[in-house]
Amino acid sequence: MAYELAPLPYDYAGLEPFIDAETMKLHHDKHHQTYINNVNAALEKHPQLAAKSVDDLIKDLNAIPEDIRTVVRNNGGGHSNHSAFWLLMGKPGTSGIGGAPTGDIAKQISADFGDFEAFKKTFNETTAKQFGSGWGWLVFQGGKLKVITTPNQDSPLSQGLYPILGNDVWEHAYYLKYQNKRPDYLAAWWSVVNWAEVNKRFATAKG
Ligand code: MN3
Repeated sequence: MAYELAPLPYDYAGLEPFIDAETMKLHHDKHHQTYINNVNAALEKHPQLAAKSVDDLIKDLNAIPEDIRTVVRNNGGGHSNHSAFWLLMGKPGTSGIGGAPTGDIAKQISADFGDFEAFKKTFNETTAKQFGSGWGWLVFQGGKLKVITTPNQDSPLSQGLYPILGNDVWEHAYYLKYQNKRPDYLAAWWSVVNWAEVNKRFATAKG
């Protein structure tokens, strides 16, 4: 079955004032939809793959036929990354959104980074340096949290890592409001992080 775009779990304006409604509308309705359209078109050539979830598809890119591998990597990756990204954010000022982390992830952040401020600094500085388009991620590897970046729409899943938290630093994610000031976007973004969803993904990452 072809992949479909799920509606956002909040209004386009739901992340204001940190992420503006116009950016959310374009990002979700146009950019994410385009990734879905492209991966669906590629899978029409290999319908035996269509039953897989998009995450399963990009976990083993070597198993993807060569004629569609790059399209799946970029657009299947784009679909997977954005599907997680929308759920990792929520309406600022509501319970569990923004502010300090909660639950198991809070304890693990303290253990591995010292405190939340030090973790944010590491995440923001690492992600700010990603050259060109890409993502900043929090993953769990060898019993420790680690901040990594990937270029383009590459997913940590393709490296055998499960993304716990991720921020999109393609310019389409922030340019209308923040222009070239990626660090300002990164700093503001913590106000919309959904810690319940981060904890859910952390539990999955621990297996
Ligand atoms: Mn994006």
